Amino acid sequence: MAAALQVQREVESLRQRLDDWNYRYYVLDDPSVPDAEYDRCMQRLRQLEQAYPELLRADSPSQRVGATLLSQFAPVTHELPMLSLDNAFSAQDMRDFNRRLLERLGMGARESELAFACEPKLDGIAVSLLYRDGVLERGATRGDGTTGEDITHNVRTIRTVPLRLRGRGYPQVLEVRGEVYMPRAGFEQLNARARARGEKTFVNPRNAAAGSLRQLDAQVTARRPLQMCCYGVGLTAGGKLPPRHAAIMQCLRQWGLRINPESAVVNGIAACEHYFDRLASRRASLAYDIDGVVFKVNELSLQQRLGTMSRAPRWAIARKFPAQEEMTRVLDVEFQVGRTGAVTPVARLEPVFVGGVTVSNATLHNADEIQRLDVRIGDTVTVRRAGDVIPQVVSVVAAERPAAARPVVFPQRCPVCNSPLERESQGAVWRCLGGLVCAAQQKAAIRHFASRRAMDIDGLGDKLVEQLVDAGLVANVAGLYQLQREQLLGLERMGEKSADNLLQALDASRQTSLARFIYALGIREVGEATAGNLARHFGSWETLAAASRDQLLAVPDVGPVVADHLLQFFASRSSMQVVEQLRASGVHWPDVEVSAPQALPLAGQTWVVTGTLDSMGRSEARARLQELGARVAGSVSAKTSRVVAGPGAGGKLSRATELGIEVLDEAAFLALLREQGVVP
Ligand code: 9MJ
Repeated sequence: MAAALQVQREVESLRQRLDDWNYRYYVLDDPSVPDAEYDRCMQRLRQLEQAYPELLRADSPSQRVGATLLSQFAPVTHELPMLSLDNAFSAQDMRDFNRRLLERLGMGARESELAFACEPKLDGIAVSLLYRDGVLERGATRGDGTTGEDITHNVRTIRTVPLRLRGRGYPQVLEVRGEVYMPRAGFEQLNARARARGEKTFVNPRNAAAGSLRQLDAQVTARRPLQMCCYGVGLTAGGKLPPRHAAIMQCLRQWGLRINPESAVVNGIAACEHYFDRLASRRASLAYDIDGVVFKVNELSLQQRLGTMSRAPRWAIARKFPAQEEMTRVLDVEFQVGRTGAVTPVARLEPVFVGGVTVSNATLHNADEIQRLDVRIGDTVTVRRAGDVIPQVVSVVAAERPAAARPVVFPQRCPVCNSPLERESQGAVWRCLGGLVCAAQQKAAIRHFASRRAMDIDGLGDKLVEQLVDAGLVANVAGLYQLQREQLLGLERMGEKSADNLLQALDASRQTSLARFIYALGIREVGEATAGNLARHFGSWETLAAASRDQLLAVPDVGPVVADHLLQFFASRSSMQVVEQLRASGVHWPDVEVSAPQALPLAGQTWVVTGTLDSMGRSEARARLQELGARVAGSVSAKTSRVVAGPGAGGKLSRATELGIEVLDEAAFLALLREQGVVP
């Protein structure tokens, strides 16, 4: 009896929590806990309700299909309900799913394996598009599955939603279903802009997509980097579709709708696991967030025989990845000083497994962000790690704040060198004014100088840089070339062999290229591509250092901000002294031939390389293009001639598509290089 009472209490507490979270999520657009926590509670509630059916009630959050409706948009009734998906969290769950399918279909386990369509599970907003005679008539959200909201005005602004279908053969009435989502790069840019303006940021790309679709003003939606990807068909009339899911998807593609290029058809549940593992390993390199893989029985006749349950079809399942957001506690907040003096608050966390790794630090960005989040030491927070993005604190779970939580105090002086801090005129960043006297900036500048893409000094790792600066042996990059063997041997854990190797690596680095040297100096906003462009444009250091603002602005990829940073560098006596010392200690490079531009096949063109390529790194791809006379820029603009895009390309690819710029995949790019004889 006592046990039953305890179960009842747990069920009530779960319902209460889930109702609160639903309200925050759907009504206030302000989620309070990570999805993983929500899913765990919902899963637990369902388990208990299944084990104790007498506790089941119609108003339990487990009995609701989807979202609460807001009243701003006209309601839309889905004639065929938009179902959700059952979840699988393990290989065992998948085998159970397969067994249930075979049982229902009356097939023995040893009979032929079922064919499954496998699709990445996009983490966005489910949307229905209704085409009549090939013309987009209506766009609607899923809502609670039966009734959604009319968002036609907003979906019409999404460039991947065709307003009219292409080709022929589509049914007279065709309802297409899919996910509207925001690629990660676009999300980061949107938030960076909001942060710079001191506005509210979005917690994650899915939330940003939801918020963008919920705009009453379609012009706001139009400015948001939304995409739509289709994964199913709802109502159809006046036409026939093929009898298999994957074939229908190909039809949609021919009619101008986007489907996911990662989709595949496999036979049997073992192959599903293989697909899942492969996609999981590539998850971070995709341009958008996915939270799992959807497996669907490919034959429509079998789908029909399997039928649906109240919330979800029996013929499909979503196998989930480990969560990208989890809850943990803030143990402390520390302040890091970067290469340019920017002071970044970093939360030290109780270690938590999120996005596939254990995370114990997360960035808090800047002082405004601390204020916006109102994060305190001792708070329970949601931490997000998506792809290779630095883990971030995205929100505070206010209900969990302990009485002893301490506010975070942003320092007034540099925590490393005690110099005063200055706030940038536009922006939220505080910078240490210590410059070269600040040990944190010294260390970061030396690490950058020594890095592989810069001077490539083998063996000069972070620990050693730390030791050299702390021991007072090196204060700036020029000091590296003055190091003596005896000084090195005086350092802890430095043997003769390591000391000799380091001196040799330093010696080897003296011979470099102008582009590497410019990049290695760490001038603000001057990345590798810009450094290469500067080197090719000016040909020598002297010409570059003497360039006027207008001359700098003539270089591709150099705008007013970069030009000003360059001019500031050339005007700084201490910076120019370091350059002189470096050259005096033997750092040298051949002058670059400012090639007769017409002679080369890609002369006058500006290219951008994005995503990953199998056959070479991005920097090699850039170098090959430069050999052919192209300028290579770091960002896509109206001036871009062509873009090379591999898997994982994000914002740059979408921007190129938006601007109608020609995009080459790796095969086309290699063909071009071969044609020009720069690769065999
Ligand atoms: C997502 N979210 O990517 C479905 N989904 O199919 C895919 N969702 C789905 N399929 C039936 N790829 C209901 C939902």
